[in-house]
Amino acid sequence: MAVRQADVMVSDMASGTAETGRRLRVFSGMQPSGNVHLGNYLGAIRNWVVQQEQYDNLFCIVDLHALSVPTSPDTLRANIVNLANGMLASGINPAASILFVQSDVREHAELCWLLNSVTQFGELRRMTQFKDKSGGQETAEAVSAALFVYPVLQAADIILYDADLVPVGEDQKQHIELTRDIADRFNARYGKTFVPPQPDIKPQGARIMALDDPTKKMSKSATSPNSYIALADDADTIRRKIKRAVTDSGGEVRGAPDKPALTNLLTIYSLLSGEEIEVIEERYAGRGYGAFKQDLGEVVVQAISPIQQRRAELEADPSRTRAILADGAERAREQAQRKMTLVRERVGLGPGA
Ligand code: ATP
Ligand code: LTN
Repeated sequence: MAVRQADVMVSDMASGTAETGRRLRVFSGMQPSGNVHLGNYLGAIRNWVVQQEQYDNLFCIVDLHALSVPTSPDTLRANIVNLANGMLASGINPAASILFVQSDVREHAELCWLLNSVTQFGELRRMTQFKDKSGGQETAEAVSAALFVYPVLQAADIILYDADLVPVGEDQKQHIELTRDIADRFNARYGKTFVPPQPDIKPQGARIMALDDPTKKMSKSATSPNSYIALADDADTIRRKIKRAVTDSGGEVRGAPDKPALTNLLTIYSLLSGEEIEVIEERYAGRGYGAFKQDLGEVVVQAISPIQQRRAELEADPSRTRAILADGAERAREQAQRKMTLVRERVGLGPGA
């Protein structure tokens, strides 16, 4: 594979500008596929919020992606509003970021189709998320074709807006690399059209693990609700889930490669309290898991309760969220339409220049 020249130097990320002097553009998405959990928050949303003043941002509720697995219309509609309220309650500021629903901007689906032509079957077959979600070969026969081309739609989402940076959790790295390959291939074939984006994956929190099994990532589609903490969980549920979280053998509160459960709990504690892991380890030295888990429960409750309060306010006035999404769609559509005029011309659709 050719050596890739990064389009955005990492040092530029701090200043928030590209070499050309324009502000860097951020795009990220989340599926309205269920309960937003602590992994989504620590791996993605919280980073979007912290960085949003520094960049030009688009945050997208990717409802077309959610249709890649069987979904009922009523559930999907409810999940879209819930996710919008969850993002706003977590601190996404519509004055600093465009928040919108993917299907409100038809250009995503159109670009996906055009990018299918420059994407190889073998590339998609190698995607680990597809392999994980399609199960073994037997079940893979029955999954939707949408699940297979899911990463192409994701690539369309990102490059439609010339995004430089894509802040995501670790599980999405392979999809962003494929996005770069697709953008590079389109550019090589049709002339420079797209910006190949960079993943923005933080060293901590990019892979929060399930509470009942620290070898698996915390996931919305998990069968047991005890495996995740939802941002909508009430305080007692949060305390109970943390209390029941599996721990490692031994009784020491210490993070280490052979202690995946404690490492995960310490990471959550550290990210939500702002304290270094070593400081936390020292505090609980010789005190055992009980005291640590009790305090961790409080740390999580403290972090989540203001989000819940804001969510309740948003839920009390549904017209406000609707207006924010309509405005976001309009602003996103304007950019997307401009880009698609160029793309159609490049591939030979339409009257030509
Ligand atoms: P599902 O488990 O149903 O696939 P999900 O929980 O992974 O869903 P997505 O909407 O696919 O949720 O992911 C939204 C964002 O949250 C992505 O940036 C993803 O990388 C991030 N993310 C998801 N799970 C975790 C996790 N356990 N730790 C850190 N980040 C995560
Ligand atoms: N595939 C992602 C969701 C997603 C996304 C995107 C993330 C769809 N489009 C564009 C970043 C940028 C997921 O499953 N987490």
